[in-house]
Amino acid sequence: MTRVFVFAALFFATVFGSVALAAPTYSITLFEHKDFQGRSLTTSEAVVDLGGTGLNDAVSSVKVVPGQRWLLCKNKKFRGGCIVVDRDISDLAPLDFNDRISSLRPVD
Ligand SMILES: [Ca+2]
Repeated sequence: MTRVFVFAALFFATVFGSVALAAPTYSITLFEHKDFQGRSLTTSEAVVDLGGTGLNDAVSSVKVVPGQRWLLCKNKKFRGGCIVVDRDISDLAPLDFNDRISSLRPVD
């Protein structure tokens, strides 16, 4: 019984370990104000519409995991003009994206 359990544990560790290596965990944190202040929202997945999160057209800074790239768009469903960010942005105003983001997704 114990042997079966150990085998199963190794099997799942191998399978899911491989999946984890193949697909890095994306993560981005959105902030209501510049300099990473105010309300925040962290997501590891695409957000088709920020409506209902309290941060639609309100994001002013973002923190991105080093090495990852995220597409930020002015309209929902990744439309309306987008930028790709690959680092923390303490103030989106110079990029003309302050209080304008409505959708986002990771970029492979
Ligand atoms: Ca804001």
